[in-house]
Amino acid sequence: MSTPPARFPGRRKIQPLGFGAFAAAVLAATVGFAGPTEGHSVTSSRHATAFAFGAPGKPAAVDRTVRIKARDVSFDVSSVTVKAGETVRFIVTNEGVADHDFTLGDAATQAAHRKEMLEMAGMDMGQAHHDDANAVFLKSGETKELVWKFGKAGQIEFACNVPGHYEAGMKGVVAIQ
Ligand SMILES: [Cu+2]
Repeated sequence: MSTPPARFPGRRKIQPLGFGAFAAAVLAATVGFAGPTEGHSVTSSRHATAFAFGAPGKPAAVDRTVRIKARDVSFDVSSVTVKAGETVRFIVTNEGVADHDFTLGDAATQAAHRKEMLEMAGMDMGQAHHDDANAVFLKSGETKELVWKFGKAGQIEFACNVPGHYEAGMKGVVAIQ
């Protein structure tokens, strides 16, 4: 990736050119990365996007922002209270070293997601995992947003469904009032 300055003997702006080449290489890598994940758009299309506890919200309609930190192996908050019909932007940061995810769901939805994560456990998570409508997958250091419009009143969970994490207590309660 580093371009020998000798390749541009007549040019003085070696550094900008070098940076441009670097940016192009990063772009190429990003485009290349789209390949293996492409198949998952097919997989995710069969996933539900609307649930009794809500549906993806519109960023323009956000009522409130809630920040949550994922650590090894817990979240920094144990409960969040929201109103039925409220649109909340969750900003989740993975401050841990391990991969984590943040999934909103009732018990059945969380269990289904855990099963899916377990089936993918043998694959490279970074390439294999996609973000479902109600979940974001975070590698170490990543921050992602999930905008959710909550449905009817009830109690659901937010949880990390990376194998073993939910069982270790990486979960919390979302009370919809
Ligand atoms: Cu986790």
